[in-house]
Order: sequence, then C-alpha cells, then structure tokens
Amino acid sequence: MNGPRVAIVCGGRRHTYDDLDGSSRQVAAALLAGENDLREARIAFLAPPGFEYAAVQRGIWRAGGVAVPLATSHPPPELEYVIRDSAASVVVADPASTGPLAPIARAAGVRFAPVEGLLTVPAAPPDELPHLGPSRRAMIVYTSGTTARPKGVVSTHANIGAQVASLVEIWEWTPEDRLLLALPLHHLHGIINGLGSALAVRATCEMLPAFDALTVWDRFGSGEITVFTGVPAMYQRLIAAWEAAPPAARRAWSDGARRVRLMMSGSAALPLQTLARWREITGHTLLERYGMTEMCMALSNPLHGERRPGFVGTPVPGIEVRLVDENGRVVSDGTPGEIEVRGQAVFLEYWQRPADTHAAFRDGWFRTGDVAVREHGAYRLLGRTSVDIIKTGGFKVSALEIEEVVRTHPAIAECAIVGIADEQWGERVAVAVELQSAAALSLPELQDWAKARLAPYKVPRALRVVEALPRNAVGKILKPDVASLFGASDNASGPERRDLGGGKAQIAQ
Ligand code: MLC
Ligand code: AMP
Repeated sequence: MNGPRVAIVCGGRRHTYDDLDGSSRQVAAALLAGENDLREARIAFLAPPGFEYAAVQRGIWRAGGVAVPLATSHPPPELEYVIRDSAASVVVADPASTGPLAPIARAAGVRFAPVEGLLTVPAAPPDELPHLGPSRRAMIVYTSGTTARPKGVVSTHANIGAQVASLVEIWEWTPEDRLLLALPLHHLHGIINGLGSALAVRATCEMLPAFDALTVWDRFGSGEITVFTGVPAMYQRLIAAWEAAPPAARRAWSDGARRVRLMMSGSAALPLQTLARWREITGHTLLERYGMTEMCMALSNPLHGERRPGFVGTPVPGIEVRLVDENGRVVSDGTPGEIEVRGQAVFLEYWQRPADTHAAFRDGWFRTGDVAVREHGAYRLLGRTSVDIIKTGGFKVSALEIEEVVRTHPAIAECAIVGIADEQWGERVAVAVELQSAAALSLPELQDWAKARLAPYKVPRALRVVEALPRNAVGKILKPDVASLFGASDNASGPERRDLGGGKAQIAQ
C-alpha cells in the first residue's frame, strides 16, 4: 500500500496510524492532566464504534489507566451501575451520550470529560508516558453471570497481548487485511477479535456505527473487505436481506463476499441451517469458534483444513482446555464435561469480587460453566451448567439480574426469567409472573417499563401471568417447568437449530 497506512475507516473518513498515534497521545495527556501515570484509575468511556473510540481506548492505556467501555445501547441505570461498580474516576462521552452521562457522572462525583475536549483541547504532553508493565490492569468488561449483577472482568496488558497474539497467529492477520467491524464495542468479540486484532498488525478496520444488513452487503459487494466476524443473528439477518434483494444485487453481493478471505461466527451457537445457507450464498463455510469474556477465544475451527459443522474446533495457541466432571475429574473423549481453561489469556480477576474470583477457578483452571464433549479431537458444545445464563443475539444475560429488576415492578409479586429457544436470537428472554392482587399487566406495558431500566436485549419478549409459579417441595422455582409454560407460539425454532439453550446441560457425576 502506498502512502500512510490507514488504521480506521468510519463514516466516510479515513484515519491513519499516525492520526491514531497523535490522538491517543493527546487523550493520554488530557487524562493525565499533569500527572505522570493514571496508576490503573478506571476510565469509563462511551463512544460509538469509530475513530474516537479507538483513540480514547489507546489514550487510556497510554496514560496508564484501565479502560472501561460502556454500551451505547444501555439505559442510564445500567451505565450508572458500571460507573459506580468500577469506581471510575473519569467518565468520557461522545456528544450523543453527554445527555445521559453527564448527570450520572455528577451524581457519582466523577470527573466528566467530553470526547471532543480530550481530542482537541491542547494538554501539556507529559515528558514521558508511563511504562506499562504486562501485569498491570488494562481493561474491565462487564459480563452477566450467575450473580444478580454484572461482574467486571479485569484483563491485564499481558492477558490482552496473549489474546491478540493467538488470534493473529491462527487467523493469519496481515497488514493487508481490511476488517469490516459491525459489532458493539463493549464486548470482547468486537474489542479483541475485531478492533484489537486489526490494529495489532496495522491492518485497516472499517467500522460501522451499528450493524445494518444492507450496508454490510454493500461493503462485501465492494470487494475491498478481507475479514468479517459476527454473531449468528447477524448472519441470519444477512441471509434474509439477500433473499429479499433483486437478482443483480444478489449476484454482486455474493461475488464480493466470495473475495472475503475469512468469515467467522461466534458468541452463540451457529445453527446448521444458517451455516448451510451461508455456504450456498457466499461459498464460505463460516469459521466457528468458542470464547468468553474471561479468556477471549479458547477453541477454534481451523483457518485451513476441515471446519466441522456443529463443532468449535481445538484449543487456540496459549490456551489449555480440559473437560471435567462435577468433581473436577478429567473426563474421557465422548463424555460430556465442563470446559475449564488455563493460560496467559485468562483474565486476572472479577473487579473487587475476591470470593467470585476464587469460586471461578479450580486448581488454577477457570471454570467456564459451558459443557462440551470431545469427539475425534474436536470439541462440540452441549450447553451450560446453569439455567440462569441466557444467550440472546450473542449477548449473555443473567436471569437473576433481570428478575431482580422485574420484581420491582409495582404489579409484580414474583417472577421467573427463562431463555426460550428462538430461531432468530438463539434464545429469547421470557418471564412468568405472579401478580399483586387485583393487578393486571400486558407484555407491552412490561416492556415499556423495562426499557428504561434494562439493556434492549434483556427486555422480556414473552410474558405468562400465572396464579402460582411452579415450585418444588421447598419452594424453589422450577425453571424447566417455567420454560414449558412458553409453548410453540412463543417459540419460532426451526427444524435444524443447534439447541444450546433453555436447560441445564448434564455432565458426568
Ligand atoms: C433486539 N431485538 C431483540 C433482541 N435484540 N428481540 C429479541 N431478542 C433480542 N436479543 C429486537 C429489538 O427490540 C427490535 O424490536 C428488533 O429486534 C430490531 O432491533 P435492532 O435494534 O435492529 O437489533 P439490533 O440492535 O440490530 O440487534 C441485533 C444484533 C445485536 C445482532 C446486531 O444483537 C448484536 O449486536 N449482537 C452482538 C452481540 C455481541 O457482540 N456479543 C459478543 C459477546 S462476547 P422492535 O420491535 O423494537 O423493532 C462473547 C465472547 C465470544 O460472547 O465468544 O465472542
Ligand atoms: P460472554 O460471557 O458474553 O463472553 O459469552 C460467552 C459465552 O458465549 C460462552 O460462555 C458460551 O456460552 C457462548 N459462546 C461463545 N461462542 C459460542 C459458540 N461458538 N457456540 C455456542 N456458544 C458460544
């Protein structure tokens, strides 16, 4: 490539690596405000995918801070939770987010810094930016789990370095690559598999402010894109858009897509039907891999060689994987077990939750809560050890967290959240409720109320009002029985989907 290398393309603008270097240095200087090191201060930041996001992320790191990405889709209560839980000392926001974020920062007593100020107001550059030892904390990404509130997953610079190095190696990233990134940037799929990998090799990262099927097809049609990574729900939307398009557009899109060198799917189970249809439309057998916020990628189908449908491949470099029974004993091939992982890519800790961190590890191995079986050397995912984790649209959500919020609705006496199988979203959030006496509640009413409190993907999509929730003899709500309250009309599952949701996967005793 001639001329300065382009790092980021967004909104029709091209930003070079020199731009990124200069702007991130400027952000670092502004955040440091005369100090010489942020010493792992948490900097929460909200910016849509684009150059500013990358400049702020890098600026935080260069100043010695811990980057805490906020989600553009989250309502104020969720943003406030992350800002307070991470004990952020600065909140950075793009102009569109100033409205909700400035009052939250004020109420929390935290410095508020508009992105444009950080990028443009001259700040005295420090003589020297701090030295970033690999063991220093670099990022906190909030993830839902088996606790009621999301936990902050803390990664060090060494963790992130190991994650990126592994992906660059197995997927053969080069500076000539041009990634089309349509993922949100508050989760690792977008942050590491996307942005981080592209920037690590000085490739070009083309960012969309939000996923849009027609725009993605248009960019494939350009023939310029070499790498794409998404969640199954995105491929399903792309298939639907292709099927609705006129023949000439289909041809151009498919021809362009064939020129992409690598297309990947992950964050949720890829239905076999989607894999097959995508292959018909583009010639690509999607490379499916398995990962988690706590370690980024752990298993991947090969770049070269057979990609087995329904399998997530073998361990990526630097990650050891084992399957264990309920007592932590390693199981043999063909026997289902919980996935445990170990390696430099595995996170440091849950932010300020030593008991949760302790419970998440067994003899130095991180317990993922995912269940798999190894067959002929490759891993196949079977489900999860907890019914309270739901994967919807590639987002992990906690039934317990949603229940805690929904329970505060004035019409609701008690509730139970379950994930129900869904062709489009993998699983959909569903709620069964016992109402307060004389109260009434419709799904739209509940949704309107919930939208102000929960991220869109946590808002219940189906409602059953019951006299009494199904319980066992000691009064515990029986989630499988709750799930069975939602019948075929709530559940659009197709004939060939790989059903990983809606129930607890069994592992050997
Ligand atoms: C949105 N809608 C949903 C929904 N999400 N309905 C049911 N379940 C859901 N989960 C509804 C909206 O309310 C709206 O309804 C309609 O669908 C269209 O909404 P949208 O705003 O267009 O949806 P969109 O925001 O485009 O969401 C689709 C998506 C998104 C696929 C782009 O889900 C997404 O970005 N997913 C990626 C998640 C991700 O990055 N995960 C990585 C985690 S890291 P109405 O009625 O209002 O029109 C990880 C590790 C690893 O997992 O292995 O990668
Ligand atoms: P998160 O905690 O948001 O990072 O989500 C991680 C979870 O996504 C894992 O624990 C798995 O349950 C799920 N996941 C990731 N990749 C896949 C995949 N290829 N197939 C099925 N589930 C997946």
